[in-house]
Amino acid sequence: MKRRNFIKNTALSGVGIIAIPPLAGFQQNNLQFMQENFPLTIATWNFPNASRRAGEMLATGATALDAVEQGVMIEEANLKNTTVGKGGAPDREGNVTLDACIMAPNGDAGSVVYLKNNTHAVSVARKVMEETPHVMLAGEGADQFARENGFEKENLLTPSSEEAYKEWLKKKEYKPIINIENHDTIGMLCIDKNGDLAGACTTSGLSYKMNGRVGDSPIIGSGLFLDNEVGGAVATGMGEAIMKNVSSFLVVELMRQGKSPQEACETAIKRIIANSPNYKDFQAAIIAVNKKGEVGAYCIQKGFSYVKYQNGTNTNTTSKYYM
Ligand code: SD4
Repeated sequence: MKRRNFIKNTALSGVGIIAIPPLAGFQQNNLQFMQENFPLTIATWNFPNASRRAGEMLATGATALDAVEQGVMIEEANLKNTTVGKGGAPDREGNVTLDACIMAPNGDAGSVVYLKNNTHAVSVARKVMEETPHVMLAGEGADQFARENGFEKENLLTPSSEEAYKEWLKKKEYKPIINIENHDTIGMLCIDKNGDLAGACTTSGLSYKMNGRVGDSPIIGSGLFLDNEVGGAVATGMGEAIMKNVSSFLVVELMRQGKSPQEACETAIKRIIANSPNYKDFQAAIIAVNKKGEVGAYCIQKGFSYVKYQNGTNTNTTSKYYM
């Protein structure tokens, strides 16, 4: 029983107002509910390997926090994914710079931005969360912290991303592409067998962005937010629009007020649309899960999907969209 409810029930029963429901019955219902619904993993886009990795870990009893970290690490290490981790497209000066964050069920959070020399930005973010008094480290400081914590320096620019960059230099056109080949930022939410929720979001950001640009993905409340009493949300797409509307926080607050994950995602994306005269030119998408394991997803443009791993099965679902 949640501490809050326990206190409420104990206090009221103490003055004889209500009877406490038999605890055994409550626990049994709760247990049955959790066994039927959890564990559960959802992730942006179609990243079956990442969601399977997290889902299989959860099935063997891993915590949501360990599973979400290991799940997104699959895409960080995937050299073919040009928007996450090693092999990510560089900025317009040729630097690959990563943004990532992670949140634990107790509300702790860690984040790194403009991380240049390590594939597993999410693991550096977790270290920030667990080993420092801070939430976010940037650039040189994040790099120094990574070295001090045993992350060896790596070169994140692969021959093929370098080749693509050289090709881009010929025209130097900055034009974020909507739904880049269905491979994009990975945002993931995991609920473990105890019903606890953790989340992570990791990206190399928009291809050929300005040097120093940071997007929504590592910003707690924008790219990712969760409250273990309510649910969680994670976003992908045009970071500038998502940041200006603090979209993940908004979705969680709407769920707190009683909206379903689907309703909350739709309201948050429509808020971006209402505030963005150029909304037809970019994608923004958000997925969410509540404490019952209900899932929602919504986006501006056709073409976004999310993957869910539950009861040993990965399902890729096309998201509803605005236009
Ligand atoms: C960013 N939101 O850096 C990320 C990129 C992304 O789909 O998700 N692209 O703005």
